Amino acid sequence: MSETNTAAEVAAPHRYTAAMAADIEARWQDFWDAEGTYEAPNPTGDLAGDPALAARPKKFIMDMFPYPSGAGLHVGHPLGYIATDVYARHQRMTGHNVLHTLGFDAFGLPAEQYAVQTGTHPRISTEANMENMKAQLRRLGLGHDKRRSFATIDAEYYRWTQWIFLQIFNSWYDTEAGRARPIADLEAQFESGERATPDGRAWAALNAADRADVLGQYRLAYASDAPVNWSPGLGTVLANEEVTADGRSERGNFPVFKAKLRQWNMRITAYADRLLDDLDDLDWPEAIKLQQRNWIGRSEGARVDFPVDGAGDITVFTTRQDTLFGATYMVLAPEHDLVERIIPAAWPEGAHPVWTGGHASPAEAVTAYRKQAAAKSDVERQAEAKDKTGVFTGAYATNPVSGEKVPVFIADYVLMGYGTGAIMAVPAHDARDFAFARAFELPMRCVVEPSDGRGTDPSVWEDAFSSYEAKLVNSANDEVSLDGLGVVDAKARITEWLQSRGVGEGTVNFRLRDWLFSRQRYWGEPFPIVYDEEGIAHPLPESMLPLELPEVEDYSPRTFDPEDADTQPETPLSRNADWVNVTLDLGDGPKKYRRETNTMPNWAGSCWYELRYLDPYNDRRLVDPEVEQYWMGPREGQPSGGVDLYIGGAEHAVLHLLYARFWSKVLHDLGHISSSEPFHKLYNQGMIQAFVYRDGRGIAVPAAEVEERDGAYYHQGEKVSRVLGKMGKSLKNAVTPDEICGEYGADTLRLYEMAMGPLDVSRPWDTRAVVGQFRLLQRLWRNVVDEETGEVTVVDTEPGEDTLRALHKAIDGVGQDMAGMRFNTAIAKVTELNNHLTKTGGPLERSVAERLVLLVAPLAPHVAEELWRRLGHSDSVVHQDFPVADPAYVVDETVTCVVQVKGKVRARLEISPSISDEDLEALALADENVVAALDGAGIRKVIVRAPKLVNIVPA
Ligand code: ANZ
Repeated sequence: MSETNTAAEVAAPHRYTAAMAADIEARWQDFWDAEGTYEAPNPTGDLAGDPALAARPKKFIMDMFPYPSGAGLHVGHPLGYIATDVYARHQRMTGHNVLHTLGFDAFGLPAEQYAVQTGTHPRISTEANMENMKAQLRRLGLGHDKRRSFATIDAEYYRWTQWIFLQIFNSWYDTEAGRARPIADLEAQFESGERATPDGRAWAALNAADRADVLGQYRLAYASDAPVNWSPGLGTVLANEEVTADGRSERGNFPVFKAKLRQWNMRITAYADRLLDDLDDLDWPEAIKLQQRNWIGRSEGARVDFPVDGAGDITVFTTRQDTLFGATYMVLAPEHDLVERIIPAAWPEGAHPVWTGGHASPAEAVTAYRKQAAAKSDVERQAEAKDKTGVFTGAYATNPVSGEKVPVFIADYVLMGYGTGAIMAVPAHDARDFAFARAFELPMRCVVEPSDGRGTDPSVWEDAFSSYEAKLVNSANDEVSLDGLGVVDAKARITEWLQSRGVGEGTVNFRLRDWLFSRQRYWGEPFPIVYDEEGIAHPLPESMLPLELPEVEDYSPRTFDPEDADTQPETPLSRNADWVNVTLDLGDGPKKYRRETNTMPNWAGSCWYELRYLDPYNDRRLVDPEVEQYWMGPREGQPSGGVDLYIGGAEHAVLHLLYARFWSKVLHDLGHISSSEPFHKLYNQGMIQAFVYRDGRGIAVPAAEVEERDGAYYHQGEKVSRVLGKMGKSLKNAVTPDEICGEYGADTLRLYEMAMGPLDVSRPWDTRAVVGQFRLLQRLWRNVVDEETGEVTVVDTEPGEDTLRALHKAIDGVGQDMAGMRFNTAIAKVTELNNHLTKTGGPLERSVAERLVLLVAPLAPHVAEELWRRLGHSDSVVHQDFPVADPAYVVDETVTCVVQVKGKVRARLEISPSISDEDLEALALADENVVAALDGAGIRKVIVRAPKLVNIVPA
């Protein structure tokens, strides 16, 4: 119990105490559940017969749904949930049909790891965690439509995740039409000859495997042999983010190799342009838009072909085609397919010993170097500061503008996954090429004239000269000269020349890669894919969905010798032979098939969950089109449609938000939804931080046990240091919402979290400050209820001018703050009003008390509901109209306006100094003295000089 529960409370039996809050909150939570208070009607169902309801504007308000972690919630987690709840409640009270609910993103690695350790099925631990979190969330009084909640692990949900996978699998991107289309349309084009097959053979001449191959090159979900991070020690592939800078697994510190494994991918790159362009229509924080733009990384440049004798062309991607005359060597990514084809049997005569690395032959050098490169992560390979390594391939290529023979190297600073995996190196003007050229004693040529006085001889430079402002030099052949041109013009000129000679073309390159979609995990959605005896992938028919996760004996991936890169992962699902090997009739009679045994990545379930909220029980289609159109469809100011407000942490800038946008666009293209963006407005809440106290050894000590003395901090007598950090179990500073609810009640917690500061700013938690909001509620209570008798004290008289001013100013300010999500200042205004009313003394007028309660209702819904009931209302406060301010009382100062009729003063009006001419004219004409003076005469003219004078000339 807190210090506020003193002996005085015994004497005041109806004071607002923690015990009373607990009673009020539990009662109203039960009531809301029983009444379905927060159930949002749909236009086809509940709304269909209710035109008034159907005419309401809608608001679809969402939080990023949580992963049900075993640790439960600390007070930092609900910050966003409370904010969306306050906002949703205010929107409900201002005439909107509000959809607000919360589900669970429940597939995930922690439950699987727990299963590996304890043998508990992930579903069991996940469901227990969800129950715990639901109880924690329920206590906060969040106004969620619980009918619409679900978890991504529900088979009725992932059935549709699998269904969407099939839609994506069964479609291709028609670049001419600029949208996805059914794969059957493409097949028809091949069949009719309208579109040529990649190798030119007739479609009829291709066998089933060839056709599957061709279509696989177009499908938006396709299997390919992609180089991935393979950790035999862990038995699984890893995302780039899970690999450390020295190329080892974050977990377990095992070596990680680049291995080519057959994996599913999503062709998100087909949407790169639209994902970029459509950002313009979204109401998102600029910082997040920028991160998406950078992640997509559009670069304009050129592809240029460098012929290699007898081995075809090496095509490079460059953004600086203007520097072509300065390309003095080339580099292929070590994994590049061309490497095998270009290496000669022996070193060419005179090959520099630094280039050959002392190896006996190019083949030997390449093999050794590839091994070394495979052990590094892309991040590490790209690091600016590191020494450049590489080896000569023994081959030379021809620079197409200068005709010069330039040596071809492999080096790990060129990545296979970007551009063409090959570069022309311009050491004079590119920092990495410069470092490499210095290390390998390669020639450099200056082709962009330095503007810093260093001269044009790169052999004496200390670094590369790079500028877009300078002029080209040393850049001419018999047909084209760039000398004297600026970079932009030089680029245009050389691109034109390359194109005319058929040795290159201007292109756009994206940093964005296709999305690797397979995981060697158990706890994820199974793929609705089977393979026939030829290894051809077949989609399961819709009637076979959901394909449920089978039971397995062992959830862990198999581990291998950590150093053996040649092993292959063994997925947990593959161990269930009965499930894997099946006889199915896919329309052409029963046949034997083998199931795909990878599972989908964690992101899949969160790619479309907003749609399921709309129509959670639909088992016939993804979402009813009318329902989707109503809640998410495009409308004025939201040309792509989408959720009206989506709140979550800024850490989801790219992956989740990009993947969800991609799925929306595919579903939109295929005609399943009218919206083409999932989230119209995005808002990032700040973090709740907490002090971390550490002892002399740097070990965190329990924050709750730390005492403060004269500005220093002590734990068990020992002085400890204090820094602001994250809140969490490991830092021993976590505070749970349950603790605060127990000590003060949920309404106090809600107020405190909203009052801490602007929502988008991080703020330190301070348990000692929570009581301030508790006291606000006590004063509010005392203003309406007699603490001794429990009787409502309001009177039915009209309030005085002073109170009216305070009230309407608060109504005006709080309403605007809530609409603008400035909940901290809204609370400050409620506090000010409440203090004013306390000071005025005496019983509150009913009209004031009621409006005060309505103002507080979005923030502290339980106490508001209780007071509303006690004030004599039988319907819930949740659906009342939010009070509207009377502008006459809102203005701080008024000025006196003189109204003349025929030159004689007939009235004096107290009005706002900022009143408009029209409003002033209307006020003047409505004044009873003016009406009397006019005495029914018409009006010839009204001269308005706001705010001081109105002159009325009667007809
Ligand atoms: C010649 C050149 C000269 C370049 C110069 C730059 C400066 P962005 O802007 O990020 O798209 N590059 C191309 N493919 C690469 C790969 N697979 N791995 C590593 N580097 C690669 O960068 C494009 C530039 O990055 C390209 O332009 C190429 O180097 C390099 F003064 O070509 B440039």
